[in-house]
Amino acid sequence: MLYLRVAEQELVQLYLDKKLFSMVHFYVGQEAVAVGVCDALKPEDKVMGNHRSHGHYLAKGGNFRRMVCELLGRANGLARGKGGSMHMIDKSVNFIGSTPLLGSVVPLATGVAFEQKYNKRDTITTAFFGDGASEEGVVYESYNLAALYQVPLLLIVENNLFAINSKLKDRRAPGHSLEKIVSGFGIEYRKADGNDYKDVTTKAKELADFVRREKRPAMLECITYRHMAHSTPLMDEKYREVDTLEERTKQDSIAKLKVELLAGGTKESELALMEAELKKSVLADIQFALESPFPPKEDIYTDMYAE
Ligand SMILES: Cc1ncc(C[n+]2csc(CCOP(=O)(O)OP(=O)(O)O)c2C)c(N)n1
Repeated sequence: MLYLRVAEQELVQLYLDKKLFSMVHFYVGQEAVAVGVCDALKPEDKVMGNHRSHGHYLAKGGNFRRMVCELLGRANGLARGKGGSMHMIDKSVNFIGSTPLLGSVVPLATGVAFEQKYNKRDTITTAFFGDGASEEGVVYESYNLAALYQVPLLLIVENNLFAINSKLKDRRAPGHSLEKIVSGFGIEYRKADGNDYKDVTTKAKELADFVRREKRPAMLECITYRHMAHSTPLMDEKYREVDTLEERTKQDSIAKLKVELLAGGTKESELALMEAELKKSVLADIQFALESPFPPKEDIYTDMYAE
């Protein structure tokens, strides 16, 4: 979790230094969800993400160096520098794609899970998406198909209370219940405290086991909070009128784990050393990416899906 945090903090700096131009959506504050869920999966299980997927990719065992190359548009990036932050793919760790078209991860992951069922594999597919994405029409159709075809799909909703700047109460009628909606489709549902690693990973493990065993879809809704602006660090954040940074920091999953570790006998200096080492490795990867070449001009039409 700390690795994800440190890595993104350095990417923020890169953005502020005007070295990173790719559209970026930072995951800071939501780390317990990605790590808690991916820790509950097997390496062979497949994961798909969305526009805010740096954390999902790294938690699935991704390679930060190749990720930052992608963000900087370099030839050795995850999508050969042509995708950027929102189009990451790395089959070597079974992170099989992130798509920024809101909600699209759900039908795509349903299809991937269908293949797993069809070919009688023992693996499952996990789709990460936000509370906003969960309101897209195609998502409801996919719930129905996933339940109808009984596919091994684990749906992870990261409810960070906002879709860009619109709040849940402005988008959902009173009494709206995701639990009732998905249960109505025949999908097993649980809710977790997305600021609590143990709660997330325990429930994710239960559901991953359920999906693998029963070959049926399940959903874990994680209530979480994004600490940074929706997208670039300089975005306007006036919509957060009732929230204070102090309140958010109190709920922070990494800060909570730190308190626990210190109470359990870990020394402050050990944690500081761990953070310094992570930062060193992250900075080395960023430097590598900055020195990497852009794709050659001749490659501009390769890998393009066009007639
Ligand atoms: C089909 C579609 N409509 C609109 C957008 C623009 N858009 C990008 S992110 C976003 C909000 C996403 O909210 P949520 O799913 O809750 O995820 P979060 O950003 O909070 O992680 C919107 C509307 C989009 N990418 N795709």
